[in-house]
Amino acid sequence: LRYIVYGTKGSSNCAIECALAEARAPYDLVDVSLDINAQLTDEFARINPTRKIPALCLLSGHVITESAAILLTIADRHPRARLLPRSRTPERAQALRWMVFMASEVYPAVEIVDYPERFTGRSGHPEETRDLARERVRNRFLILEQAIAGEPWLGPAFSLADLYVANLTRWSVGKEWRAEHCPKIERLAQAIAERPVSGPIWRRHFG
Ligand SMILES: N[C@@H](CCC(=O)N[C@@H](CS)C(=O)NCC(=O)O)C(=O)O
Repeated sequence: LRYIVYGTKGSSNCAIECALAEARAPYDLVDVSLDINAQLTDEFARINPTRKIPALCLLSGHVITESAAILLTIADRHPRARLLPRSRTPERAQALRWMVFMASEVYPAVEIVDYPERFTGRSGHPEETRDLARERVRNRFLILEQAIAGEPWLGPAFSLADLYVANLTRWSVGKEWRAEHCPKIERLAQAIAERPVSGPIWRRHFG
């Protein structure tokens, strides 16, 4: 039995693939190309009614969606992989905090950067809306940058939160801006690119 990951190159299924690989859990990848809006088809809406990637089909055949929930479910099902800090520790709380921060404070603004016309309507100014959303994402990355306490990880040891924050910081703000303002985020992403198991997956998406 194998998991099925729905996603595409450069999307948040990268973190999901890395988590599965770190847990030594085999998976198949179904490409849902955003370039041709494959996520918007009625066929894909049966997998995720929001018509967004990623999605994960569990070994039971149940499909779950929402990138952060998918990652937490993988950690839950593969406890020996230690993808999260131990339960009831302050480190666990911080890892959950930053995962939810990315899912709720960052990901929705990324949609505005990518598809501003969805939010402006015909009378609005999509370019201005995009710029404002990009500023919001940059502000949130600066908050994250301040929070990175480990060297190079978010906390004292590698966890799912590192995979997730590194993945979501690849978008919206521009490489040059990131290099100038977010050295700790960039070191963290580089450390994932160098991990023996996650590294090749990361480089396939973002190399
Ligand atoms: N809340 C969702 C957001 C997923 C999301 O926005 N995915 C993007 C790709 S990174 C997408 O499918 N965009 C295509 C679209 O919105 O049409 C999650 O966390 O999984």
